[in-house]
Amino acid sequence: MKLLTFALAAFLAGPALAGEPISPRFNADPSPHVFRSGYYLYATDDASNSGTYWDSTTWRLYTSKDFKTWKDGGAFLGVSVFSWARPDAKAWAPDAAYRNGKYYFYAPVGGDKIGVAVADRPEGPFKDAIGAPLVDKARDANTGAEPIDPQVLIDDDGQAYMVFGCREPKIVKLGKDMVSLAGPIEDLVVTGLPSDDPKKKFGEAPFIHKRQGLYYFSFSTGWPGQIVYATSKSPMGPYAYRGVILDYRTISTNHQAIIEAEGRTWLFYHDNLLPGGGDHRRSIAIEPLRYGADGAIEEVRPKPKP
Ligand code: FUB
Repeated sequence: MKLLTFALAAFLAGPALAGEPISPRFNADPSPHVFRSGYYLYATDDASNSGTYWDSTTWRLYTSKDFKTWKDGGAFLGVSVFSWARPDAKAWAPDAAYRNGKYYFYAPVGGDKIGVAVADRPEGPFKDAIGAPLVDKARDANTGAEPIDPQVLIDDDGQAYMVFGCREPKIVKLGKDMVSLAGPIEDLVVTGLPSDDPKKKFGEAPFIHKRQGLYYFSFSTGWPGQIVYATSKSPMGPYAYRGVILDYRTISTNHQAIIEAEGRTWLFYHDNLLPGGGDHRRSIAIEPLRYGADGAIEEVRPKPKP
């Protein structure tokens, strides 16, 4: 009985840091993953930017064994891994994926290109997988004005999809090798966006996850950004607008990720949580996420800061 009470208390408590910054160092754009060797959280590094713009050139990695405490693994990768990138190219919201014994890292580089790097371990060392951008605004059709914020979903049938984009959401199939495009870049269509709120349209941070056969497309509505979502029976869409996941925070951006871990669903996002924080000095936090009986996502309401 004592053991049961303890297990229940631990389950209800969730991560020790719910709603709190996962690190005392500024970071943003969470890309959390459950890999065989533990939990990995790839991020944009806000502590090494100028403080007046998102101009860091390196990405940060955090690891955890218990989903409660996150160890700072340092600047594990920079834009310099891509020989074609300008040395001052902005290192923005990345994502990662595992397939066939390899770890793939997808990253917006400089706002007009997406690179892909590969490694044998989730913490690297990573190397440029193809020696050229995976997506390049100057080379490829239909990238939109700003091909940023890539996120990858590998579906149950093995087909991988990458969503990306700013102001215009895009989706493209990836090849089995995970480092090539396997079709045209298509517009990702979201229907039924509320017409009474001109701010509620796609801004950035596209993210697809799948639950019980339904595809959920979540995104930030802009600057500032509410995190909202839409659903579809097909990964390629069209997606129908469903509602709000996380309301505006007191900063100009937001960027979410939704994963299963420790037997439940979690929302990762960023917020203004540390002293000296702000638009360019953000902090990643985690909250439990719940679904209603109809598959609707319940709005997450982090406790207000005291
Ligand atoms: O961190 C730079 C940019 O801000 C990201 O790419 C966007 O998602 C927004 O969070």
